[in-house]
Amino acid sequence: MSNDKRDKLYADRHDMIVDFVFDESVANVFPDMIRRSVPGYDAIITHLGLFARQYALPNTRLYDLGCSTGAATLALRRQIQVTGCEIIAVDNAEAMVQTCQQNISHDKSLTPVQVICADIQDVTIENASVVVLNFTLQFIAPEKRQALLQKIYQGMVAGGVLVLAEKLVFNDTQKQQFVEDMQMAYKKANGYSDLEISQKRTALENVLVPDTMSTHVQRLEAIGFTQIYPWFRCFNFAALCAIK
Ligand code: GEK
Repeated sequence: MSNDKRDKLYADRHDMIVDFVFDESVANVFPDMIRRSVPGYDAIITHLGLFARQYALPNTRLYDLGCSTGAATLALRRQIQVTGCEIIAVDNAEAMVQTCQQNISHDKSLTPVQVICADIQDVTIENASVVVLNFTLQFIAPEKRQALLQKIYQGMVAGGVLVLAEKLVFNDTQKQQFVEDMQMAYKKANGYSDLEISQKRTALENVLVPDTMSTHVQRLEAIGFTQIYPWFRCFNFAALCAIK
């Protein structure tokens, strides 16, 4: 059984649902919240390590953009097989950065990690062999996503990999209904009540704006990535990798 603190943030009825923010109360329960909400999250985290194993090049950087409490950073760090690497973990929520820093200090792996509190849109990306955006791009304003990905592309070395995991939306209404129903079933099976699910959905409405799979692929192609491979899918959650 996990020792993570149980997410009860939306268990009681709120008079008014305000937009979701990544504050201290969220950081405190984040691992439990994301695991019980995102089908496939643990599998994706595990497989991120494989990308570090396969693509991290000596004397390069690995970036975890929107690192939250550091699950992806740790998965990368434990699988790097080459020397001279550095991991840069970035999040703009102070509470997340503090928890991430603590989690990393308890990990014994050797690769140095810099945890930075900043907007990922303002961070310079350079000499990157692995860049991870694990459920982060969906929180960036849609009109700013292309510029962010372009900057990442420019900061990557040839043969480097961008790994992108996102919630998806579907143009087909039946398909959309199916994946929403399945995510709802997933959350209920993990102990969330109807009230919790509906209040959280309202809080995220203007904050998490998903794209379709074809929008993701076309944007990555337009930027110049030559190989784009979707490698994981569970209902409305998917992960792709794009190689420079
Ligand atoms: C994981 N990757 O566990 N700049 C920096 N950070 C940001 C920005 C921004 N502009 N916008 C949002 N964030 C993690 C999970 S969670 C996904 C990522 C979720 C941060 C935000 O503070 C939060 O920590 C993270 O992106 C998104 O592998 O909550 O569904």
